[in-house]
Amino acid sequence: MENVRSLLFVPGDSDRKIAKALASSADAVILDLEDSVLPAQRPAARELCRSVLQSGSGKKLVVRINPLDTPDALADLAAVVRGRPYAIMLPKCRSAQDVRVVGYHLSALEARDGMTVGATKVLSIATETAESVLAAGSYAAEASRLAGLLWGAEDLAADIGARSSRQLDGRYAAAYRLARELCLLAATTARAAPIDAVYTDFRNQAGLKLEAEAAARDGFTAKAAIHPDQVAVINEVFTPTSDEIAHARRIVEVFEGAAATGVAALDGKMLARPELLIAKRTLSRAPQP
Ligand code: 1VU
Repeated sequence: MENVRSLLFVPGDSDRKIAKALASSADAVILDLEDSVLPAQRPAARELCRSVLQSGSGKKLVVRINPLDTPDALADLAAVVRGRPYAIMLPKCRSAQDVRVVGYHLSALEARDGMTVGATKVLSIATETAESVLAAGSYAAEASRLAGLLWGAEDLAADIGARSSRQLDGRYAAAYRLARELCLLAATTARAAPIDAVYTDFRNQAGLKLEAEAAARDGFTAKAAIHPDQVAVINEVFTPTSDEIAHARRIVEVFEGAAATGVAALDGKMLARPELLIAKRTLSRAPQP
């Protein structure tokens, strides 16, 4: 998922909020057909999402369908695939097996609609139940469809029966930190983008920034948002600073220099292949002039 730092959720039945999300600076917009839409509104929401997809906004558009084990999932897919979304987001994803099944459905619908089979990517929410968290190691097997893995704490807390996903000091409790780290490692094994969870306290910009900075430091490449006011903070945090870009360029130059070897020194610190790979990744995420 190149050049995606922020993904903004928007209820799929609200044309007002959808217009606002499309006008925001979010790199991707997630049109939600699941939890933010009442069951009775879903048929109308499917049609609205399809027309938004077909109107071509210039943004990466993702549709969050309902879980595969509900009757809504197939109706969601049948309605929106012909709008050629960038990706389908799969909630309550239990393991790579669910990605495989949604991939079969997508292939059939892509063939129906004259699309390239395999064109629609899948973003899975990989930690919404305890069963899903424990299956995190399975995703590498479905790397071709999978563009990203997102983690989230709220549904996992409900599955566990916890009173809160947070400790008294505001940090996530251990089970949710484990889910976060497993999502990061699972995405790495599948060569998919690791996407950090939504920050639900949407008026708290300082808290959002701290959480986004921790995610970027740890290797997440994007964070999901629930409110347009969260997008600027997320975009800033996931864009390398000019100092980081300059430092990365110096590292690459050291390795490309005339006396290049497998190990080098810069500013009194040893550099080897890991630092070179990290520097190249920083440069690949630098804003284009
Ligand atoms: O000033 P206006 O009335 O024109 O616009 C409001 C509001 O409609 C708009 N807005 C949004 N626009 C686009 N996308 C959004 N996500 C969004 N949220 C709000 O911005 C203007 C100001 O809004 P506000 O500050 O008065 O906020 P509200 O009280 O209206 O809305 C708060 C909620 C939380 C309800 C709203 O932000 C929202 O609907 N967020 C998305 C919820 C969602 O999609 N949840 C499901 C995914 S999260 C998940 O499942 C975790 C994995």
